[in-house]
Amino acid sequence: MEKKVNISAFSNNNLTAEKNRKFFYDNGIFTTNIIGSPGCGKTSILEYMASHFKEKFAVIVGDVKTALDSNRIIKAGHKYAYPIETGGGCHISPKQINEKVEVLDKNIDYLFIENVGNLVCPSSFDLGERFKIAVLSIPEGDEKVKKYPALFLNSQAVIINKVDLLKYMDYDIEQVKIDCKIHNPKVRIFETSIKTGEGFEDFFNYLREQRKYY
Ligand SMILES: Nc1nc2c(ncn2[C@@H]2O[C@H](COP(=O)(O)OP(=O)(O)OP(=O)(O)O)[C@@H](O)[C@H]2O)c(=O)[nH]1
Ligand SMILES: [Mg+2]
Repeated sequence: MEKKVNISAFSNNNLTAEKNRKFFYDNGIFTTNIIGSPGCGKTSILEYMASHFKEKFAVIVGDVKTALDSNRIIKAGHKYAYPIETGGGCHISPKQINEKVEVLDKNIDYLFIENVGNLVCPSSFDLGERFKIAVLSIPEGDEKVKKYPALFLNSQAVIINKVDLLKYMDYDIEQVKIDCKIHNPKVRIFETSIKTGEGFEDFFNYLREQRKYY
């Protein structure tokens, strides 16, 4: 009798994520999956890195529509920025990353994937990355960690961006840091601002440190 093997979409995704992970590992590419709400500053952080993070890296940027963000990163002076249009999808899939891997310059040490702006869906998809990095920002309000726990359970680092706006907002940053640590006691937290540049040297050193253990 013919046996049927059912491979769910979920396990297909996992297989593709493992393929991506092997590719990154074999080529020494330390890959992070950057996740946060629309407008929290993911592209701004990558634009800042284009001129300040002096390492060999590429960026893949996912958006529902347009290549506006990857164009911003190229305009900021970085030549390796690749767009993914999800066409309605609320997250990047491992297959979409796998397709980009084909054209990726392998002579890089880091790959940063900006996921679609969303605190829910991207957190449950493994793309083959080494780390997930969650991005929060001050104007979003200080209850996001409590309300969207999955992302913070799965992220090794959290960037709290737009700290230049703290003086204008009622945002309890100490409570947010406690909330992050409840979900992951080992999480590293960085307080950054694109306007002042604060927090980025620590973040860059953290990336370099982590790559050493890769
Ligand atoms: N004051 C302040 N504004 C910032 C900072 N970082 C980003 N912004 C502003 O926040 C807005 C949104 O930033 P983006 O970088 O486009 O946000 P994003 O997370 O990439 O958004 P999506 O790709 O739509 O999910 C822009 O107007 C930025 O100039 C910051 O540190 N401080
Ligand atoms: Mg963006």
